[in-house]
Amino acid sequence: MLPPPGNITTVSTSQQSPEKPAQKPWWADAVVYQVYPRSFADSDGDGIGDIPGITAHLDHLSDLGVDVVWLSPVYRSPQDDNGYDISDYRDVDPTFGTLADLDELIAALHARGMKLLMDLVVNHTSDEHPWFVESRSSTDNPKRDWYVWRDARDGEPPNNWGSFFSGPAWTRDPDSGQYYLHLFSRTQPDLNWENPRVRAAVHEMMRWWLDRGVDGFRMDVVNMLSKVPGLPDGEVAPGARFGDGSPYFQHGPRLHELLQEMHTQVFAGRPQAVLSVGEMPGVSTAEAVLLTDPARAEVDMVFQFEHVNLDRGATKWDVRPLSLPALKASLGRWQDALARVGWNSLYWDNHDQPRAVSRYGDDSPAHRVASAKALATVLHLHRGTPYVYQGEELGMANMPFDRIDDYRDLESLNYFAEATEQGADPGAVLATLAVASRDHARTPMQWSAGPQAGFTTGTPWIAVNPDHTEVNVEAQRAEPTSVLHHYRALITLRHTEPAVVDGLFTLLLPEHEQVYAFTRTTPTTTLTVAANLSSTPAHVELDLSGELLLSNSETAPGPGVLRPWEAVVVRVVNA
Ligand code: ISL
Repeated sequence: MLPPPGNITTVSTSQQSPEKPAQKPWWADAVVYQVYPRSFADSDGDGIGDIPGITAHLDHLSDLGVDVVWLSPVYRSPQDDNGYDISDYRDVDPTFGTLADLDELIAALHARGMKLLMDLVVNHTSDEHPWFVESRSSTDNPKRDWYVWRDARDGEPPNNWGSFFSGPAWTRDPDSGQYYLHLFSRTQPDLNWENPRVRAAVHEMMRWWLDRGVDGFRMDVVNMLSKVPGLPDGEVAPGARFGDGSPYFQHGPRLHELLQEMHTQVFAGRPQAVLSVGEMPGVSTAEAVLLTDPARAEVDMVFQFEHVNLDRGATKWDVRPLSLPALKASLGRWQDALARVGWNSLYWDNHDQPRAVSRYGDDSPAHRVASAKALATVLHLHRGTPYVYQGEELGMANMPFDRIDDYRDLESLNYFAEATEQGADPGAVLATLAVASRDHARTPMQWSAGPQAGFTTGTPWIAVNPDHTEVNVEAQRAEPTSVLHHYRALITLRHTEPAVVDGLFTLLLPEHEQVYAFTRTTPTTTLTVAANLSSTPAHVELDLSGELLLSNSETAPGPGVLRPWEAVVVRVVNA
């Protein structure tokens, strides 16, 4: 076990273990930890993380105090999109181990009181999935209608949609001359959710996993299942090659119906309490209220993208500076919208996002630790369920990639190829990838200062960040003021202070350019959270008197000023 948190990052032990109202779902005060299996821990020296590697490192997760592990896909897959292209939903890819290894992981998690949230990718399959192999075999194959096939339009694709991973969203099958839809890569054909047989097959597979002991699903791009009939052309932005089909494939006309059906067929009446999380690019607050209203029985919470798009323009490659007032307004609006009905997911990082400490913090030696802690404090004190992405609890930073050959992600590689083919300067494209590539999140977990950060005894599939000699689990376990101990303290605080779970959120100082501040109030308690999210001192008029529950600084804040990246949580108990 870790030693108790040091006296710098502290959690007051008064008022612990309150009785929770019976009607609250089990996940209301939970913290989720995301494991990207390829990059977590390699047990067999092939350079790729695997399931036995995860099982061998569960002490790290239970010491951190997390309640749920979200496992990115380990299903059988050609690994074109690192497992988000599934060729067998009921088997484990040999890269990651066996079904028996997964059963062992589930049992080991349950033995430690943790739950397993499986990733579920059912908007599309791999093009090597037997369903698609059959579907493409002929126009009259019974599985033809399991995918979205259309005739060419004047010798061109059926509509003008672009795919998320560059190029058109359609690929022509030379045998039939028809095109199939793929919102992502050409190896990820979209399933046809209009077909009841597709739905029944997916539901049956989901029940099979729940029967096997998994505790729920994080459902990949699940708001894209229902497409507007006719698949109309999207609007073409100035300078763009393709139309934006998102109004026609996100939140389509049957989305709520499909999710309700899934709930009835899969989640309702289970012996175990299950969790369903919908990943939903482009979801609005109004949609999220409907989607997460328990009375409607759709999903328990959604991943929304508004806050991670604020420093991007029309595409994710159009990198812009972030305005702190805009970030606060966005997250604050989500807090308000889901205050009475529904529930928020809270995240800075995941396997698709660059590292938060590099993006929203300051990863220079002077500020990396404090800024990682400040960002964590702000996020974890919001109302909702916080998600910690592997390595975030160490303050892992973006990777100093400098050549295109360093990258592995098909999204980054496709973008580089497409942009340079169209005449962009390769140096400029590399500079964009250095900020926005998904590979920053995917470098190996840093366990120690040793060779390959203790991730593998072999050659890792993607390079280890050279900062692992400083930033690693072993060093941070031994250092009470580390980022790791701060995360642990935040998770303890959520488990022990009811106002963190239930308190009403009120944003303070919305226009302040440096300070993120808010209160969380219950009838008995007011928590005030204040963080300077900048590398210079911030002058601020805030009453921070009360019991200092948590701070990332050695001394209490001075009057009227927060030091660079200083973050505090103060509690006042109402008389
Ligand atoms: O990462 C993105 C763009 O950089 C997002 O648009 C991302 O593609 C979108 O959030 C959907 O992500 C999910 O589905 C993809 C997969 O590549 C991602 O890893 C997954 O999280 C296709 O299955």
